[in-house]
Formats: sequence, C-alpha cells, structure tokens
Amino acid sequence: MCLQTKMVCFFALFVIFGCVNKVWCLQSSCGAEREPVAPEGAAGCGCDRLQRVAAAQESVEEGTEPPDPADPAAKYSKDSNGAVQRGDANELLSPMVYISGGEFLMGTNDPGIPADGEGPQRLVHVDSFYMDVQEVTNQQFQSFVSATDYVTEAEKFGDSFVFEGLLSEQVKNEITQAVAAAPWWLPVKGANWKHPEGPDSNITDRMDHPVLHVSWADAVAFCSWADKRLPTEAEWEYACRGGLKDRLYPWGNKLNPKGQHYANLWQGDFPSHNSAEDGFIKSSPVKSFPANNFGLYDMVGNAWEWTSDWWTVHHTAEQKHNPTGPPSGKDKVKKGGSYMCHKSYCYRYRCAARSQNTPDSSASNLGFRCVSQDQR
Ligand SMILES: *[C@@H]1O[C@H](CO)[C@@H](O)[C@H](O)[C@H]1NC(C)=O
Ligand SMILES: [Ca+2]
Ligand SMILES: [Ca+2]
Repeated sequence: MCLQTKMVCFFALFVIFGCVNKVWCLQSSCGAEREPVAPEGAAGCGCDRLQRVAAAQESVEEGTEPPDPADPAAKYSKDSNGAVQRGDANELLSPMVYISGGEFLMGTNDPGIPADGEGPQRLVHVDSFYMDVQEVTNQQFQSFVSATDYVTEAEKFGDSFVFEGLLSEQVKNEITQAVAAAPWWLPVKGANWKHPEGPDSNITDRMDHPVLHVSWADAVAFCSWADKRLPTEAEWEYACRGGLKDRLYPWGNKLNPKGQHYANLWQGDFPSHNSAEDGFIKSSPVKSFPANNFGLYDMVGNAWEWTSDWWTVHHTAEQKHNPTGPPSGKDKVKKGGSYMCHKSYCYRYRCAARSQNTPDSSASNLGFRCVSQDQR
C-alpha cells in the first residue's frame, strides 16, 4: 500500500546485526495519508531513516572484521600516518575556494519540513575557511585508498543501501528481505563505493562522480588524510548560500531560472518514474551544473554531504559564533539533498534543509566534501 502514489509513509528502519545469521531485520510502519507537498518527517527520498544499529562485536559474522572503533581521524591523519605519500595524490585532491567569514542567517522561519528542525532562523558568524569546490570523487577516494589501504565501513559490514530503481533484476531477485514501508531502499550485499549498485556494478565510467556508500567515519578518514576536515553544518550552510540572504537555493529562490536546471535532482514521480530532465538518472559527474557565487558546485543535489555536527532539531534564535552542534548524539547531520530528491517526497535540496543518519550509515546517494582552515 505504501507504493500508492501521493501516499507518504512514515517509517522507521532498524537494521539489526545481532540477528541469526546476520539477517537484515527491519521494522517499519506507515503513517496515514498525507499531503505530498508537506512531507514533515516523511521518508523523503528515504534519505533520512536509514541506519545501522552498531554491531555488537560477537554478533558480527565470523571472518568479518568488525568496524574499527578507533577514531578514523587519528588513524589516518597526516601526523599519525607520516609514511603515507601524499605527494602524488595532492594533485588529485579537489581545488578549494576561500570562503571569507562573516555573518549569515542560518535556518529558516518558513521551514519546508518543520520536523527537521530547519528553524528558527538565527544570526550566525563563521570564521573564514577553505572549501572543496566539489564533492569528493571516486577518483580522489581511490587515491586515498591506494595510499592507505583504507577499508570502508560498508565493505566491513558487507552491504549498503541502494535505491531499488538502480538495481539489476538479478541483484533484486537475490534480496529476500525488502523494506516494506520504503520499498525503494534495499540492503544490497556487496554494495560499496567501488560497486555502487552491488557486485555486478562498478565505477569505471564514474571516476569523476561523487564517491558514494561512505559512512561518516569514512568521510572523516579521507578528510584527515587530505589534511582537511568535514565542515560544520553552519560552515556548510554559509557556503551553500553563497552570500545570498534568506534564499532557498544556492542560486536564488527559483528552482529552474530561465528553464535551466541548477542541480542534479529528481524530475517526474518519485519513486516510480525519473524523467531525468536534468540529464541524469543517478549521480552526475561533479561540476555538471553551475557553481554558486562562491564557486562551489553541487552544494544541493547530486550527493548528500556529511557534516561534522551531531543532529538535533532543537535550535533557538540566539546568535551563535562558529557553532559546532551538540556535543554528542546518535545521528550526524547531512546537507543538500541528492539526485533522488523530489519536492513531493524530499524537499531537502534547499540550503536550510537538513537530514540525518547514524554515522555508520552508507547509501547510494550519500557522499561528502572537505574544508580546511588554511590553504591546501
Ligand atoms: C564495469 O561495468 C561495465 C558495465 O556497467 C562493464 O562493461 C565492465 O566490463 C565493468 N568493468 C569491470 C572492470 O568490471
Ligand atoms: Ca537527475
Ligand atoms: Ca551535493
């Protein structure tokens, strides 16, 4: 029933690794029918409810290494891993732009999805920083892995979430346990950054696309290796807005100025029909759409982007200086929406929009970019 058009499902998705034979155990429930343009708390593109419940060590399948609990930032930082040659990789790292610090209005008093904690609007100051002009690409992540032998969490867990519409019939047929309330998200064995739609897929033709299926710790490890870090949510949003005040998108308030597409989103009906009017059914090469005023590409759309902040929906109008989010939490904040976002289900391709995932989550529409205090 959840597949019926114009029905938005509430669902919670718990992936429990402690089950017999590490079966994916899923609980879900559907809410009542809702107005599709006001999808508060909705699954959206299913973007926000995917989560792994961290595996207890003994429940991990035999022969599988449990995820490394060590701080990935410490393990892969330049200081602690001085033997790693970054010289060659340096040329492959993303160019960065200088983001001159200042004040901006963070969040919105006219939230598209109130349950996400988009408001209230508050005056925020961020110091200057540098930001990757693009999402981290497969090519760049490949150079990191080559230099460090890093293994992502999805590779350790042995699976990752893939949007059903991207899967081959063969892969789909092998998945016995679908997510009832979110049939478009499937846990696919062998899906990871090198195999975005499962073992029968690869990234050979996608080296300039954003790396996907990376957990928060994977993103932190990459940025540390590059001598960078993840942006705070405030830095990310300040950068997204590109100096424009209180606008919806990085380029203004109109989604398609002059009939042009400014981001890789979803056109058509989600999740059944993707017309790909913007040219792309799934991820696109980075920089396929115009940059904002700061020279940043794909801030909304293409891949969701991890930030360093823990998730909370409780904000005040109080002025803030370089906010870093709550000191702890369960989920990390991600920003910008993805190629799966459509207004009816995931109106989250706005600068003020936000969503969350547990740090060990990975999916076929979630990536990141890095920032740094100094020029890299
Ligand atoms: C990658 O996938 C394409 C089809 O998507 C296939 O033609 C090609 O052989 C694959 N390459 C490798 C190295 O597996
Ligand atoms: Ca698209
Ligand atoms: Ca993006």
